[in-house]
Formats: sequence, structure tokens, C-alpha cells
Amino acid sequence: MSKRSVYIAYTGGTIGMKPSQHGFVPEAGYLTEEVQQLAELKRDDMPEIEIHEYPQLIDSSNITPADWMDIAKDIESRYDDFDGFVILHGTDTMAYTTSALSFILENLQKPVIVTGSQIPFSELRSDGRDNLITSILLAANSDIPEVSLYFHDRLYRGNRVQKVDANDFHAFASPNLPPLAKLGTTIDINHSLVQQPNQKPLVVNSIAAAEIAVISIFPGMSAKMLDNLLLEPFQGLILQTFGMGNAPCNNQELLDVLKAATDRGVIIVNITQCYRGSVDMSGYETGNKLSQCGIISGYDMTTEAALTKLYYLLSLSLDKEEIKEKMQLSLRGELTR
Ligand code: ASN
Repeated sequence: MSKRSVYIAYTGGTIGMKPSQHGFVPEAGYLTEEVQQLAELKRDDMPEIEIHEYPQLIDSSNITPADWMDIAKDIESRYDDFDGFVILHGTDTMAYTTSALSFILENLQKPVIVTGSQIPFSELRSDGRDNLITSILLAANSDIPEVSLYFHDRLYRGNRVQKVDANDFHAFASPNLPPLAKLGTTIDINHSLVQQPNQKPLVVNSIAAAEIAVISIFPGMSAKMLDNLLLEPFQGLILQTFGMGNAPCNNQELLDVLKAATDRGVIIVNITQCYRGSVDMSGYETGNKLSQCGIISGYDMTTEAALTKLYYLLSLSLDKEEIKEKMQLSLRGELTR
């Protein structure tokens, strides 16, 4: 039987960085060379790998929707040649990229695992080695047909994760869905959570930048500020609200601004500021007023999932009602109703 094979796309991030006068920066060529020399990859029980270093390595804070498309098209061009895919990426915006890729890559039948590190490979205590080796193993053998994120002994659904710690090796969490796999002395895959592949061919959807924003409601928020933001050609807002989806209902000016915006066709999606839990606008008057303004529920979506899903749906040339309907349905396992 021929060996399994994994394609590694190296986009940048701390994992391949070196110190500079201005702090850590990605260093061309460095990580590719280190990976090719890894003793672990020469073992018989490891798959064949091919590593493709991107011409412009970036700190992931510089990522744009155009970069997500480049990654997706790169996977598409090698899709038939490999059993699984590993994307090496910075941690800062990794959850945005995994969410975006989950919407861009439709009918996925092979694992696409995004990983990186908190300490560069070049440093003694780097967490990059385990993150990389385990991601390669899972990409080759797990048959999890999803965009997922592997970090510090956990494999998470890509559109359910958030970066929750700037320093700790345990940098990611999936507040509203248990991990797809836990790795200790054994590898425990939670098969009941893993999405079932369909037999349709891979579709690479397009995502383009749009006039959208994420705003967190806060005490004393000005209606005028929001009104200015929502002016034409503004298309959509992810509104992070209190608790179960609540906002001040004693500020009529604020409610009028929101209602006027949805009447103009601006799509406003209500997600909670809380770390865990779901929006239910029927729970309190303060939430109910928002639904009366034409605001739709984002249920338990993360900010990253809601934002990238809105980009995705706006790119599909659907009418507004279809966008609102799809926004509230689970398309790739990103929300629970
Ligand atoms: N700033 C880095 C990045 O996101 C952080 C990291 O990768 N740990 O590219």
C-alpha cells in the first residue's frame, strides 16, 4: 500500500519567525528547511509530505479576504494529489481564517488542518514541533472532512474556535462545541461530532471584502456614532450584545437608528459578548426590542464565524431575505439552534 501524503501550505506566523530589530518577523526559507530536516518525518509511520512556502510570508495580523482565497485556491490546485492538508498560519487571526475557509471550501472530503505556534520553531521551548507533527498525522490518517484547527492537544472545528490566550500554549478554545479530538496518550476522536462528507465535488466559493463591521454594545453607546457607521454603502453589522442578546431598550434614538438601517437593507446580526452561550431575543424586553428592529439572531456563533459567514453570503449574490435566512441556519456546523 502506498504511503499517505500531506500537503503543507506555509503562510507565515510565529512558527517560522526570527527576532528582528522590530520584534519577531517571518523569515523566508527558514521553516521549510527545518521541516525538511525533521527526524520525525523520516519515520516509516509518517506520511509523505510536500511543503509549499508562500512567496510573501505574513504575520497573520496582516491577513485579508484575498489571502483566504489564495489559500483555498492553493488547496484546490493540489486537492486530488494528497490525502490531507496542513496550513501553517499565525495564531492572531487563525480563527478568522479557519472560519472563512470552512465557508469557502464546500463539500470537503479531506482534512484541512490549520496550526501554528506561540513560540517560534527557532526557539528551544517551541510548541510548533508538536503542533506540526500531530497536525500532519491527523491530516494523513483522521479522515475528518472539515476545516479544523489543531493546537495544544486539541482538534477543534474551525468555525467554532477563538483565540483566548495571548501567551499560553493552550491558546484556543471552542466555547460552544466540544473538541473534535483530544490527544493524550491516546488519540480520541469524537466521531459523533464530525461532519459527514457528501460525495459532491469540491466547490471553492469566493469571499470578497465588503462594507461590514463588528461593534460591541456598551453602556452609554451613542446613537449618533452608530448612525454614522451605518450610512450607505454600509452592508452588514455583527452586533455583539449583552448576555442572551440584549441592548438598552430605554434609548429610543439608538433603536430608531438600528431600525432605519435594517429598513435600508443593512443586515444586522445579533451575537453575544459572552464567552459561551447563545442569543435568544425572546428572553427579555431588551432583546425583544432588537428583533422588532429587524435584527436577526446569530445564535451561538463566534464573532469570527459570524463575520466570515456574512462576507461569504454577501459574496454569493443572494437577495437580502436569502442572506438573512442562511445567516440563521447552520451551513458548516457553525451554529446550534
Ligand atoms: N503575530 C503572530 C501571528 O499571528 C502570532 C503567532 O503566530 N503566535 O502571525
